[in-house]
Amino acid sequence: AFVQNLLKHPVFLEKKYTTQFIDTTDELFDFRMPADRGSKLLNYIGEIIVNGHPETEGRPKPSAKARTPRRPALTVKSPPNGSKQILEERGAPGLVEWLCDQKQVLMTDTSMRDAHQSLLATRMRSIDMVRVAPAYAANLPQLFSLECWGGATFDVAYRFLQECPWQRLRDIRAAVPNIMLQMLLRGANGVGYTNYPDNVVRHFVAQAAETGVDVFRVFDSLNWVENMRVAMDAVIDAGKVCEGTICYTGDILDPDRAKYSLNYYVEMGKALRDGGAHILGVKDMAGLLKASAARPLFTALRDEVGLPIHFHTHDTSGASVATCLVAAEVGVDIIDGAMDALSGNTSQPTLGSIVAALEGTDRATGLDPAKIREISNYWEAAREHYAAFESGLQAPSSEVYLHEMPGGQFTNLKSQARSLGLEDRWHEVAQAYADVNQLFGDIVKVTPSSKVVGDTALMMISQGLSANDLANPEVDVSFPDSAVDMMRGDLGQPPGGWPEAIQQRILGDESPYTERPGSRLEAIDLEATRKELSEQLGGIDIDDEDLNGYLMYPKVFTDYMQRHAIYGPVRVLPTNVYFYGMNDGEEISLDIEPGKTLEIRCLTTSEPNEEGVVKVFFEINGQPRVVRIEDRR
Ligand code: BTN
Ligand code: 3PY
Ligand code: ZN
Repeated sequence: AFVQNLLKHPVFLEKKYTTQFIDTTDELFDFRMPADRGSKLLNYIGEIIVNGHPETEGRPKPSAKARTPRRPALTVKSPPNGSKQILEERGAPGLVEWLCDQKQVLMTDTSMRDAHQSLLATRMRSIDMVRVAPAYAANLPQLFSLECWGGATFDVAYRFLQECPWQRLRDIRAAVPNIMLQMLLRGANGVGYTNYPDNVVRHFVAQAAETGVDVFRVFDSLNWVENMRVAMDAVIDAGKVCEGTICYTGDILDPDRAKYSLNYYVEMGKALRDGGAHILGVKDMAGLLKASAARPLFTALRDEVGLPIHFHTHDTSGASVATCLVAAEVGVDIIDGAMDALSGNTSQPTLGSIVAALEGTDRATGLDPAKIREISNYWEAAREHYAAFESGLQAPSSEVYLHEMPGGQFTNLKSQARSLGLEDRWHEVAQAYADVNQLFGDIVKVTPSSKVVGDTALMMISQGLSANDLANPEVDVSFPDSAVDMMRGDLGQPPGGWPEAIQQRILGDESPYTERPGSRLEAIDLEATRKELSEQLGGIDIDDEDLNGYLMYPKVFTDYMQRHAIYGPVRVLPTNVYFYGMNDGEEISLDIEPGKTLEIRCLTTSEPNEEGVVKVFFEINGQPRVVRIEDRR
């Protein structure tokens, strides 16, 4: 780019230059598209130094004392065999046999997916995960799985972190050869917010299996088993573990919530078993399952469904460890926890505390508490750099039994409320959320149905509408698009169907349908799409991972690719640099690929010139470099 700029410069063309021409002609350094990865990264760092990162603007800053996370020492040279080897040697049915023979409670660690989705708005960067991954493999090989992929992480990686979610999975896989990797899959909604054509769902599952996912927790946001089959079959066809999942809502002990009764869950469990699930997932996404209800629920599921059970909950109420202990007592096979420093509140219950509570019982986990503490200490320091994404939630709260918001939505909805200026009216939002749920007929609230309820609740509060107004045909209400889509049938059918009055009111002249949405969506021509995408991006090769990213999120993916062309592989930057740039005199060392390191030193930043352009001076591997950044602040 520099040579291009020089050769095209009028002064150069007219041969009127002196030896100082290069030093004094700033525009020669005006590279719209820097060539190599190092220059692109300098461009990125310069951009952040001058203009800041849009995602952290106006948010609390990490303390000046925020620490660099220390990687725990590895207790063994090469990771011992674990669940992954059992799956590879014996297949999914063999893994289930093995599972049923285990006396101890097996644990899944959710730190790399749900924990930061629920505490830090999903903003954890791959580098912070990949650096600690070898410690899991070496020091905690007894873990059943690491939940490290899927859910909201897919979209957020491209959209807000400027990194490729597939690369994250590949890197964690390489670092953890012995523990199964687990993902959260929203059934026909893939890792998106709407139903996709069947062949897109199949293609996505096959690719996730290929790149490194072993256990797929498949759910449907309305608990409609019919809508889970395509995804479940694809997992089974890939030879991976299909965790067919019930989303728990309501309260089986509350006679007023008879819709979600013990019998309802048992019947759903049987349908999942008959659909080929290897494991029965119980996903208590809001943390509503009380200890008192856990005993009858798990006992019935165990006796009447007969599959091994994997329990997932959130600690929003502060009471979830109690529920986990009852689950352990009544024979639940696998329980999810988050490493201590990323646990509690809207996240998973505290893994180290569950392990401690089971110690000395016949269901002790076999995990080493000292190794858990070391990994937790790593996360504690890593978390300090994400201060901008903390929710401000100070304490657990029984209010969750009122609003029933999923832990993974809570922080996101709160930040949506903040951006609408409604943060100090949060408790009204919570009440509205509960009211909208009743208006929609008391539904399962989990992505994407939870987003519809959240969108509608925010609309209610921001427009000053009451629940009665929403139901009253005399009041003019313009419902969010997501509510119209859901009432039309685009997310599938809830148990008992949609309440007709509100459905008609929201749909107006449109008519709803009750078939499986995927059965109405035409298959996508994958090769034609690959070709179009390649052309759109200037002829580059599009591999299957990229194609799947595009199929889930077309615009998010192409925006990511365009930024990637300008800023390069920003995933290699340490998190403080990624969000806040560098200080004068600061030096960093980047592992840009195996065996290739970049040493970057930030020297100084100029004042803006008359055109508002700032020069940022760096050294990269000892070579001086200047980047010129338009000051937009
Ligand atoms: C721009 O907004 O185009 C330039 C500002 C810097 C953008 C960086 S790229 C990674 C990160 N993700 C974003 O959406 N913005 C920042
Ligand atoms: C997701 O789908 O992202 C969830 O975490 C649902 O609980
Ligand atoms: Zn969850």
